Amino acid sequence: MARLSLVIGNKNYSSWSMRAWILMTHFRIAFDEIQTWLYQPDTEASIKRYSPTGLVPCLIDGPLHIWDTLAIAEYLAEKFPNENLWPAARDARAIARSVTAEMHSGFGALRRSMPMNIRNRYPCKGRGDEVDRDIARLEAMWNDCRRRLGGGGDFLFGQFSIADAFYAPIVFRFNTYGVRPRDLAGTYMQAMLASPALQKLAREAASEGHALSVYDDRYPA
Ligand SMILES: N[C@@H](CCC(=O)N[C@@H](CS)C(=O)NCC(=O)O)C(=O)O
Repeated sequence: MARLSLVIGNKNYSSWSMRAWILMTHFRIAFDEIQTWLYQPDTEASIKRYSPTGLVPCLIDGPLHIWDTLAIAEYLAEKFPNENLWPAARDARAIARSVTAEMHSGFGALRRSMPMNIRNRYPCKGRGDEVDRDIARLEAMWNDCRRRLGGGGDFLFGQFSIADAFYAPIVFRFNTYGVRPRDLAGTYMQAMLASPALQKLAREAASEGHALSVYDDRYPA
């Protein structure tokens, strides 16, 4: 079997790359990393060597190149069917796909106003009506998943699944911008931050030797 490779951007800033990286790391799916710093003059050309969109992540499995995070997650779920990357129960799986798709196409206000920056802290920055609506929806969703379907473990559907990998960047954003969701959503956030894959990413983001001033200078003191 060919070894998988994952093309990613900066670990500190690239929220889409992170979803695939967290998923593979959590499930101990071996891969080589091909890393490109984002927003440099040669970024698009170097990513386009692998990914036709010029965006990361891109998963490489022998001759097959798969771009877009959702397609990568579905491919891995099919390639490793015994790992239960989606919840095993059909109803939980349907809701897991719903919340994953909601993340994939939504929360634009929060994503624009609170760009992911794992190693920095900007408490109370980025808030506004639209962002607060996104936060309220996330809190309600996490509480609902945990209450109805999370009984078998600490994550949205009990055991860690693709849905959790998709919400990992929101967890890091909440941590950076001082957002504290209430009730089960709050304990979910803490369980995510304590999980080995997120801890590993946070360590590697902290020691990554590259900074993007476009994000780091966004909220001067
Ligand atoms: N829908 C895509 C979005 C990918 C995306 O926007 N990736 C960003 C990094 S987080 C990127 O490659 N940006 C590079 C650029 O815009 O030049 C996915 O799910 O993979």
